[in-house]
Amino acid sequence: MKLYYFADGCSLASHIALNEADIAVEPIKVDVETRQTEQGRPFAEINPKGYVPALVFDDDAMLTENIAILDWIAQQAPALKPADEMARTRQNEMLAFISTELHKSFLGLFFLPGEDAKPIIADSIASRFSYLSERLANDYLLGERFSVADAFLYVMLRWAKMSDMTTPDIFEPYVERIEARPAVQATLRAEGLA
Ligand SMILES: N[C@@H](CCC(=O)N[C@@H](CS)C(=O)NCC(=O)O)C(=O)O
Repeated sequence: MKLYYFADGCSLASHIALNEADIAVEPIKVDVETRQTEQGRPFAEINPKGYVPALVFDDDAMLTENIAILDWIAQQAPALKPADEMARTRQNEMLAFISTELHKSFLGLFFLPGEDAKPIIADSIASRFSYLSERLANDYLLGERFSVADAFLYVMLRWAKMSDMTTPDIFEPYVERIEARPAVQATLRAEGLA
């Protein structure tokens, strides 16, 4: 199985989840500027959507979209698998929130031309983090167990830090907890981010 990723991109969530699930994967870095793999292959030839993450199975079937990949990974590993159908639906609710309300907003903040809209986007991101901070009653977002939603939120918190954005204090021990996890440390090393 191969995972195509950008270092520190949203694909980091899928990469962490694969390592947490102990699924053997060959990570293949895609260069953000050239859009080529390390082997010099144009990434658009692999994923016509042109973006990461893309998970390619041994039979060459490809799965894209972080939410779908994270949901698939969570189904594979007892440690990540939601306890029942409703827990899986709640996890998908959280993944959709992170994807559409945080991830997409950050892309606007990073890549929209012009500065006019950026304070509005930043305010919206801050209010989404504030909502999530109130949901964080336990060690992890969906309870006492690490879930694929934590992998995704962790990447968004990295992006917040990268953007010099202040996030609620509760996220400081949360990030420390996540970064103490061996699978997270191994993934950061694999992407050259440790
Ligand atoms: N809808 C996709 C979006 C993924 C996405 O935005 N990936 C970014 C990196 S964080 C990317 O590869 N952007 C390159 C591009 O859109 O050309 C998902 O949720 O997985």
